[in-house]
Amino acid sequence: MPTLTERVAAGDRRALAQLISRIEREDPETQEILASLHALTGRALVVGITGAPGTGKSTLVNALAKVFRTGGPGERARTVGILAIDPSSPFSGGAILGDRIRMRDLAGDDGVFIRSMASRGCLGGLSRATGSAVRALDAAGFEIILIETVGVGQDEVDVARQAHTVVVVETPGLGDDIQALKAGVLEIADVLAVNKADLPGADSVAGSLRMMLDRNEKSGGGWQPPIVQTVAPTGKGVQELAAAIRNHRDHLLKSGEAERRERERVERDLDARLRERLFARWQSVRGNRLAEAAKKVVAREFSPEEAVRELLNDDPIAGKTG
Ligand SMILES: Nc1nc2c(ncn2[C@@H]2O[C@H](COP(=O)(O)OP(=O)(O)O)[C@@H](O)[C@H]2O)c(=O)[nH]1
Ligand SMILES: [Mg+2]
Repeated sequence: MPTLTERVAAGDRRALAQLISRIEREDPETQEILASLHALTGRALVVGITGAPGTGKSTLVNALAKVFRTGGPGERARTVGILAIDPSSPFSGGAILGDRIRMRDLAGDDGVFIRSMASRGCLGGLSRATGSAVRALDAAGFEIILIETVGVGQDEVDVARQAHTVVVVETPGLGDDIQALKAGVLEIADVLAVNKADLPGADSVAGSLRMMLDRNEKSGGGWQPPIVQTVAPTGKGVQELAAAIRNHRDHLLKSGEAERRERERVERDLDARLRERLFARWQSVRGNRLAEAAKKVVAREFSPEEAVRELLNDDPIAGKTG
């Protein structure tokens, strides 16, 4: 009987679904499973799709997945993993149900894996779970991973940081001055999609975006974020959007930016893990023995510094000689 790790590595969909459920539950065993899958990761192209609710992200992700599945001139068909991240909804939330229905036409395709994930309410928990789910999909052999995330707050920025390429989705009809566009969002955009280009005002939104982009050029080794107009339900412009994503991937690889981003991502991840482990150690040390150590300090048996050393299992006498 193969282990869950072996089954995920072999691309078994049910095993993958089980693993992601465990990740969501924060099952402690997942860390070990992900550790043994680590060598298989780092192969996928991870694309974040973000923007305000209702801009058409889910529809666009669906359309993009179809394009990547089909391939195109000079591009072979790719397998696609989709993570729909909703920081606000509980697991059975309406939005997620809607996404499932919308993505129904991709169901039955073994080269597509769709999964919704929601926040557990813990700070940074969603981006951590998303990162783990991305690793699981990557290890299972999905070549392109699309992460749909609602453009609200820090969660979105954290989730976007898991991606190689970030697509920010805008639409016409949100006011001429693009009120919906928060300052930070343009900074994380590698590619801009002006979706709902069938509605009036798409050209003007694209023009305003161009002006804003020209003003604050992103530090990314000379990459100019392209602006692509799309009509997600009909697929208009989606080939072009897929091409823009591929161009950005090529740019990342050629410029060395891919490696730099990956190192940055790993550094942030290690830093968060380290902080978590040290925090847990602090809690356990103080929880068990703080009162006792305080008694010794009050009785002048130990200085506070010596007491701390002892709590950390250092020799309380060491360093006293100086
Ligand atoms: N007119 C028009 N409607 C669209 C387009 N893309 C999506 N929609 C509609 O916009 C609504 C929200 O789409 P959805 O993909 O759920 O947006 P999300 O909240 O960003 O994921 C749905 O009713 C879609 O059918 C588009 O390009 N043009
Ligand atoms: Mg959606």
